[in-house]
Amino acid sequence: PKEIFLKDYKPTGYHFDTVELKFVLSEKKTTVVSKIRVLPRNSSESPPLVLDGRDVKLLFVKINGEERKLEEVELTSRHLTLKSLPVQPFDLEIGSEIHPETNLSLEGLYKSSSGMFCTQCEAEGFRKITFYQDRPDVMAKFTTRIEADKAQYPVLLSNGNLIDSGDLESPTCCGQNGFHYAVWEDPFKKPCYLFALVAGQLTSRDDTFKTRSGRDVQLRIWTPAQDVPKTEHAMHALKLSMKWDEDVYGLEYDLDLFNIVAVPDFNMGAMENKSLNIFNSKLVLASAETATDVDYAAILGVIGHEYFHNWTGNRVTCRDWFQLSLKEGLTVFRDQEFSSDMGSRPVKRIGDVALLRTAQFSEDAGPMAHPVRPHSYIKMDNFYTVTVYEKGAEVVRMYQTLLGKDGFRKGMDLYFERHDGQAVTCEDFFAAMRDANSANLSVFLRWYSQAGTPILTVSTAYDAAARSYTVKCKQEIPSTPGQPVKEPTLIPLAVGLLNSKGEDMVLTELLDGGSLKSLKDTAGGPAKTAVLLVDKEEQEFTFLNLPEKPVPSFLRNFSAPVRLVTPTVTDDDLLFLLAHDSDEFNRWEAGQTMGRKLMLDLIPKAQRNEQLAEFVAKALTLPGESELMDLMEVADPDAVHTVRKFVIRELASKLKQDFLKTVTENRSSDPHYTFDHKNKARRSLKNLALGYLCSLDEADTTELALNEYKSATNMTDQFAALSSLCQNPGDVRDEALANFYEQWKDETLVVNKWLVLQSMSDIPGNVKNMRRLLDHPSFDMKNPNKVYSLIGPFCRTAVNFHAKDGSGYEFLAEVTLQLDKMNPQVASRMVSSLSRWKRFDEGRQSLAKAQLERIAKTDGLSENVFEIASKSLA
Ligand code: B3K
Ligand code: ZN
Repeated sequence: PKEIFLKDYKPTGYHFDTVELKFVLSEKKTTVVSKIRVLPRNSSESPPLVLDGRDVKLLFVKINGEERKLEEVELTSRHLTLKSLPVQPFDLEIGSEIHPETNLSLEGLYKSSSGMFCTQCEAEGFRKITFYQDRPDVMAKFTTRIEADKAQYPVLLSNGNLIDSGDLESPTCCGQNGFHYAVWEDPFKKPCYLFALVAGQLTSRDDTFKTRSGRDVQLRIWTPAQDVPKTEHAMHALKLSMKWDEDVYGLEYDLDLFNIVAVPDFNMGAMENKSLNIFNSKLVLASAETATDVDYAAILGVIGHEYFHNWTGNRVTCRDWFQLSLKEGLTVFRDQEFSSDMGSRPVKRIGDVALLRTAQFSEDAGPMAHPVRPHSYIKMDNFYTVTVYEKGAEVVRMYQTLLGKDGFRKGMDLYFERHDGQAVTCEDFFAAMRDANSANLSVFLRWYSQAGTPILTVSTAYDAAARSYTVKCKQEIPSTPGQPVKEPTLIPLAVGLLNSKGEDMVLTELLDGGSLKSLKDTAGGPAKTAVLLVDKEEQEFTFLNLPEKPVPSFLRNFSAPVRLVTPTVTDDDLLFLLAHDSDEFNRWEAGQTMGRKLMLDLIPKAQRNEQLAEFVAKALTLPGESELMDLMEVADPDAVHTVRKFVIRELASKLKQDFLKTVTENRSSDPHYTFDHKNKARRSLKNLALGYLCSLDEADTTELALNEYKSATNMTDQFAALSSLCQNPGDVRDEALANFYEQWKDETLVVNKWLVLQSMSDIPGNVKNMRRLLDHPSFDMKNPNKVYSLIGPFCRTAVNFHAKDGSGYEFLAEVTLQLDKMNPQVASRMVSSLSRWKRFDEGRQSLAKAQLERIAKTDGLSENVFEIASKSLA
């Protein structure tokens, strides 16, 4: 396999100006004819034109209407190379043939299990449709003609506007009757990764949105007819997104039609194809009975995300795939802000930071660690990572923290002014932010080029006589593969200082005030949060005029993606912050820090099989198992699990009466489901309490949960009760699971939750059940949602995946190898679970390593899985 490097980037020798595609879709084979207007970059020479193509059969090539003999072109399994081309603009016509029915990789054009044709081209799937310069800096205007059997595929969709459609009088292909056609024209030039085509039996929910300049946009969400009632929330989310982007960024939708299609088989969440977003059904369909609060929130966020891509990704796109975070980091940041504005800001922030910490910090500490802008890849699909997305979003958020909301908006405006219609780089974004604010941020660029989570150690000293408070910062970025030595980066450290009453002290002055964003709040009043600009390895900041020794609140709102270490912050300080901090994120964080500390302290005892001391914590949701394992020298899954379970039970037994009261008081009197902050908060508190209670496995708590299960009027409550019951092995659990399956067996998305629940079980010995479930009628290896439901959660369990006998690792290797033959993208996501094997004890290391080696040496392995397996072993 070939590794591709950022430093090797070269522009193409040919531009593509317009592309006319013609598809004749049919059961046996699909033919694709493309007619491209090609503009040579240089009129004095004609370099070879190298087109990408995979699993495509070449039928013919014509240059300016003249057929080239196929013996004269160079054709390999990856490329079609054309030589001796005109130096003037010319027409290139290519005929080709593909087989969507046998395409199980779900990239390129494929046939979904629901019977419809659909496409997925990002990152490099267009080359599975036809020969093309498949890279994002080749931007062209596309016209797409689709012909297909009218009865089987009544709806034909592509990007842009429908400019023609009708029945075919004389069939153009294979002598078939009953064909019809549609012609779509997209007026905006775009890279081929944004191309989309859908054909099938679909029905739409229709609505309209009036833009702020007064244009009416048609909105259509397409699903099989029976699912249309479940698209109401998605449509609502779409309209909210359109309005939000106008209000917050002044960005208006640019076409008269916006389509969303839901498909049951999709490798990831959704795809932002120009004006034809394609979504995993899971992120479109919702009803109170079948979807939880978490599902509703995810739909809102992802509908927003894909819609926001229209500007950040589509109008301004990436020069090359190394720049992926240019569109993804920025768009994730935008969807986070959108969801915050639509719901609770601190709750959203806490969730996002928790994800960053568990998934991204772990990636950044393992063999797959890479910068937000990677330097190289074998398979681009492997770099749609939490680093590029979530850490990338943190990088964008830091611009806003550094420049302020208004400064950030100015930077965005300049970015669009300069780059609309272009394919650009992360430096271009950086330059727009810098220039719009005349800011000096140069060290900040290191966030794009250096992997690894910085460790920021902050210690303090108060000088009562001088009334000054010194904050001493030290930053250190750990080595990562290929990057042994790091340079300090620019870390915005948001700090608040609390007085003994728990109020924010006014921060008036800083000794030689240099490296500070401002000591004024946005309204020009005195500051209560200061943003210290930490850009050296070691640095001191001294606050002046402080009448008493403060309790410091560091890294407010998680102002930078770092691991914060605070040797001078005491447990009393943490309790004080938990009670008083005006920064809600840091109030939560104080509890988490205490939870982490206390559990880590208990781990040696658990490892020695000692009785665990009594413990009552303040925070209710404890840091997760993998977060704790990450903080240990040698991760011990069994001890971590024992301790966390113990702490949960301790809390539950100490607080049993409070939890019981919480459940009773937070039941809804209204059977009607409303997805709003108030009701969500109420449900999540009630269900959290129920979960704690059931950890006790007592007769009355089981009875209570059964009752909640039976009386639930929405999926959030029903599923939470079921999850609570499933903590404890036995008949009650088995019967509840059977009952749930019986009730919902015809609703795939609900059955997937049922799979998740069993897969994530921490009842020891679960591998046996996993094997049984692989053969269950509800499971299908070809469907990514099934794999993500059944296999993914299993790999996140401490006790079962990391079972001492290696059975979990072996199971995963088997599944990966089977899956790789069908869908390499999904297989490679699965194998990543093995990549951090070096964290564990020797026994587990050798078991996991053996499975990785077994995978790596398998014949015919995909590049996707090869890249992860080999890098994990390196
Ligand atoms: N841009 C797509 C992701 C495509 C993944 C390709 N392997 C979805 C998104 O981030 O919006
Ligand atoms: Zn995206």
